[in-house]
Amino acid sequence: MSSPSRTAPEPSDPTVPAAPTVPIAPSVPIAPGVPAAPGVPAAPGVPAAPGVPAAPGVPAAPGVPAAPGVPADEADPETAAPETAAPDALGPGGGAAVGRTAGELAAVAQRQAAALIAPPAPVRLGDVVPAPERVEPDTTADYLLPADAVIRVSADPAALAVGEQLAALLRPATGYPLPVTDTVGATPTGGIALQLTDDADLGAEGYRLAVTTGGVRIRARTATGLFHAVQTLRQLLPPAVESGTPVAERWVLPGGSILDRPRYPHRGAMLDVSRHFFPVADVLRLIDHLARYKLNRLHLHLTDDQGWRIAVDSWPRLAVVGGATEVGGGPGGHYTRADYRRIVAYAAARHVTVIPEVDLPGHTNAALVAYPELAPDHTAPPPYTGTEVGFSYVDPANERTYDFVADVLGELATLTPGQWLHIGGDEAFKVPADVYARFVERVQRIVAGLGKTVVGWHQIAPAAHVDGRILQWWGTSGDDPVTADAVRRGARLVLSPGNHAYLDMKYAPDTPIGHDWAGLIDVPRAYDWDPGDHLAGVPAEAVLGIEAPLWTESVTTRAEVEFMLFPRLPAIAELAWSPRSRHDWADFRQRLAGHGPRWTAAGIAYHRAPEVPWPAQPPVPVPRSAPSDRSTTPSAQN
Ligand code: TNX
Repeated sequence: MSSPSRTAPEPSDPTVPAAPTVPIAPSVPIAPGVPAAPGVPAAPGVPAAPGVPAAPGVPAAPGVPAAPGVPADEADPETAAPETAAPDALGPGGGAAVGRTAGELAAVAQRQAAALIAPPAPVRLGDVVPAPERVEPDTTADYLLPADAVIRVSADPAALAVGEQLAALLRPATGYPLPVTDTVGATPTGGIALQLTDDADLGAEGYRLAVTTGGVRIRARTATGLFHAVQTLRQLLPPAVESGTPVAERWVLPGGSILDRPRYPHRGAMLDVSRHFFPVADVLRLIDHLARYKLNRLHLHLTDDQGWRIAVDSWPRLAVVGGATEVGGGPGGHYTRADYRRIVAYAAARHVTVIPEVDLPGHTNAALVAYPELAPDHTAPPPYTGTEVGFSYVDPANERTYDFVADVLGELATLTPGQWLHIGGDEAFKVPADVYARFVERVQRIVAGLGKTVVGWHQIAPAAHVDGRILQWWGTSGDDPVTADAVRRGARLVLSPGNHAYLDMKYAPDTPIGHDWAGLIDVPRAYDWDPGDHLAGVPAEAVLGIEAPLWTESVTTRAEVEFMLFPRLPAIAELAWSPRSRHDWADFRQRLAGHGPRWTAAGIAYHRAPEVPWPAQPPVPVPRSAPSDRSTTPSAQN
């Protein structure tokens, strides 16, 4: 068995030490222990000198009033940016400096330095991404998490696991012990309560969250609902909560209540691990990203022309030979069965289901390299390290092909507790349409025989319906009569419109990696479509949800994956989770902006999309997972 070709730090699994994180603004007092100059607001995160108001947009130190006219919870993140927060210009051209005393200049300099590391305004209850269904702020009910807070959870193993996850999320940055107990009473007792209830309104994934001055109470019908609520709670704390080491911060949660339920049951992302192989640690970290934004499906594109990435005991050469390279000629790699099980278990613990894909009958050059008997001419092609598509296929006329399919899908089914097996089906250009349809129908029956539900790219539409089948639509026009007809015959859809949801498309012409065949996808474009009426002739009820695929012909490292995901993945997540009534670009861009510092703290090198009013970012280097030989690396843009 080969091992992953690259190594990288583990993701932020509560059970695994976090990847190195970057301390962010609140942990960086500009003059530790030195009170601000008289009349000068204190640095963010630094208690103001007695009798001195806190900086605008910065919560006042206990007992100190907030800056006049700036309620702590209403400051606009845009006005916290250094350009506007520090209007006093110094130096050449800075007319305001003329005629000032040295003391005044020092004060201005200190204010400017503070603004440079300014955190965003305090988090408001409505700042959550994806937007909750209903938010009712109560600015009189903020809750300051005390150092001795206890997490109280219903006595249920799955709920307790969520309580432990919450504690593990909060302990590093707060430094608080946060013990978890299995007693949750009906009346608030301080701390954070996670309670299972039989409130039918909440469905399988919904939750209620209430913040009062006495504590936080979360209610859900399921551990999954509690888990989603924990992700919301995490976002309600200051961005420094993402720090891997203790930070001096006031851990205030904004008061009020939230009712939240998902719009769609299927909310996913796909990672292509074939074109470039990504080690297990990268996949686990991706699962963390999904969970953060309440996405619940991880589709792994495990096989393609350039590499076969999953060990199959009955056909061992698939992974060992077929997985030995990748686009550009690198060493590739594959997941052992143990690796794959680890990914599945890590995902399950985060309420994410893995959907494995074996792409058939096309996109199979790597399989043919390993087993030439499956090729129409029984001849092994050379390993493929380019990026063309549509040239390869396993022979539909050969019975051995169906043994191969049954063995591979059979092993994958035993490794995959989730309900779905994805059979690909895209771009088999060299297989005649009728032969292709019969092949797909046979493979669909194999999947059904394994007790799983079949998923395929929308090219499988012409094949006969099989119970439960799901088409993943990746068109770009919104008009696809063949897919609409398959829906009339019973298929349901997951939408991945290439021109809105394809995360391998460039953001802008100068994006250093990615494609543009489906157009450029900036953040507004990722956000501005409605899955409910996207495809003509398809009723809203036929749409199970949406998925954002990341193809990796040009994406080679974890940092590059994250650069393409952030900030578009949260836009897709909001379309998948939030009710349409909450869809509002102007509001979304403001809420999204507040996540930049969180990503920085978590070591995510995101694309600072110009459409989003990001708060100032401290000039710290962002760690990269692996060295890249590219001259234009994404993180260079940040
Ligand atoms: C189309 S979308 C493909 C992939 C490529 C992708 C690049 C689909 C089902 N097939 O094979 O990687 O375009 O954007």
